[in-house]
Amino acid sequence: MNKRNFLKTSATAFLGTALLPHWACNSPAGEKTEQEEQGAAYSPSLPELPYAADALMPYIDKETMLIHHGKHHGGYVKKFAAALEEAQLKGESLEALLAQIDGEQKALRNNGGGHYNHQLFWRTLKPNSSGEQPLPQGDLAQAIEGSFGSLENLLEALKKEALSRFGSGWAWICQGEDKKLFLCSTPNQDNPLMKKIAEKTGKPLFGIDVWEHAYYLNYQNRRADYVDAVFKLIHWEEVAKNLG
Ligand code: MN3
Repeated sequence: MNKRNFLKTSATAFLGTALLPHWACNSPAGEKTEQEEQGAAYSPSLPELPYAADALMPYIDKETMLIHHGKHHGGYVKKFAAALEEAQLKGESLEALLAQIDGEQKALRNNGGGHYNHQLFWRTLKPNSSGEQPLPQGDLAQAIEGSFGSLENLLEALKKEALSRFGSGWAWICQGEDKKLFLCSTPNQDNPLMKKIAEKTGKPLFGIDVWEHAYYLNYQNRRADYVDAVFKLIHWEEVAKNLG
């Protein structure tokens, strides 16, 4: 590395560390942290967005992404870490922790769910500047056809789930223990991994955030338009990685 690059890299590394709170230093979404690799207790951290904050435009605007990721998701991570500490709760993974939480453990439920749901959401969206996104392939395409008949049917039903969720929550594509796909929605920051809480449980493959904070700046009360926009951004290759 030449001197100029060295200085640039060092400055970026320094600024990156100096400007972020300690819980924001992290690995990209979906990757195991060093701690998890070593079998130690899971510790929450805010994953970086896998693309620039303005990369999902024109479907999702930059300001919404900055606030949604930095403030909302960042807040869930910080409060989840504090709630785990207070409850002295340990688990080897985020999924394992969510399965243990019950309905009365409100801080763990809301912030643990908030963290899981958002890291999945960022990871399963992909910039779409051309207006065309690669369609599901292979096992995922087969699973969609087997469970819903077609991708169009799946999206139409998912949109219904998203629009019929009253107030804040999420609409999900999940895989059940029988390996079949199903749809559901959950209130607030609940999700289908919460075995003691959710009505339908399974492995989330993709979830759409229907809290107003996810779309209000761009779409105001037009949730349906926002849902259509998110459908243009689904990263099906990444969704397929969630299949069990
Ligand atoms: Mn949100």
